[in-house]
Amino acid sequence: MKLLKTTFAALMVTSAAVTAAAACETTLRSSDTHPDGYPTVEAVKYIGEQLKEQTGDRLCIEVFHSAQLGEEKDTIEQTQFGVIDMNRVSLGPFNNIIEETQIPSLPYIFRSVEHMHTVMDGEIGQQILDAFSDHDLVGLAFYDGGSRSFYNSEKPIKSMDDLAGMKFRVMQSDMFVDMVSALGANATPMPYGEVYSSIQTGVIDGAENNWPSYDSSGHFEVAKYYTLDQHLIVPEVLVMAKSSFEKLSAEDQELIKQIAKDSVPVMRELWEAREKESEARVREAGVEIVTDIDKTPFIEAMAPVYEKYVTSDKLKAMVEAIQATE
Ligand code: BDP
Repeated sequence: MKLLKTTFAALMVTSAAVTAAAACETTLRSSDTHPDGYPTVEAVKYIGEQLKEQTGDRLCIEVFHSAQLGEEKDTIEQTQFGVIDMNRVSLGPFNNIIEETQIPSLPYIFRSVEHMHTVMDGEIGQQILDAFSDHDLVGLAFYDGGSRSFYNSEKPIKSMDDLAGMKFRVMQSDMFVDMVSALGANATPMPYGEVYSSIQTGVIDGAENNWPSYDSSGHFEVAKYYTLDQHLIVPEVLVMAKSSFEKLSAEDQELIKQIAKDSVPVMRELWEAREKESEARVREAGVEIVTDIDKTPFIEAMAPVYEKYVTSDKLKAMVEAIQATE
């Protein structure tokens, strides 16, 4: 029923897209949970503008921001079915479907954002993009998602012990549930759009995210304690429905792949600026931020998560390659 409902919603906005981009022969519909102006939304708009220009108005993209097409888990299914043409999502909600996406989603796998860039721009990144093709999708590009840290409505978290027994929302990935359990807290997977009210009503104590999301979601208004433990540097991904991709000519397929790659540095620049803006806005609002946290116990606590999820030789080789990357 839920799928039917969201499919209907997607069809309703199809007609809006057709009207909005009437000048275009084909308009691809792209989903994003974030509001207009957010770096991921702007990066996909950039791809759309370039496509429109370079195809002489044959091919355009309409970005449906603010979760207009639904929450990530549902829109991923719809993209696999070809109901939605393109989708910009975190790798988190792919973890239960595509095992390769678990690797860059592992807690503390990356030493820094630069380390993540080097890995995702290289062979491992390509291996993960290729893995989407067995799941009715085409992986186009990885975007930045900064580093994610815990925030809550109760108290400043100054050490791992402070997390004991607290309840945090995580993205819909089993691995993230285990990550939070390994830290001594409880995890509730739920869609992004339900987090604000769940914190407000005390269903959960908090969640975890990066500066721009903490800011744009308004979560900082209801969860005023933010601890920069930076447990995840999980990249985001832009995917396309395989069925939509295969409708394009070989030239257009190449073009869209190329422009998607070109949008990565554009996105990274927008991201850097947005991170600073969001941090300033949230600090201004009086949030209590804990920066001097010892990450060593957090990192050590992740051993069982690696043991449970990094099982096959293929996944082990990926982890080793990432760790060996300078
Ligand atoms: C944000 C990601 C978005 C996720 C969201 C979440 O950009 O794709 O939906 O976190 O926590 O940082 O669900």
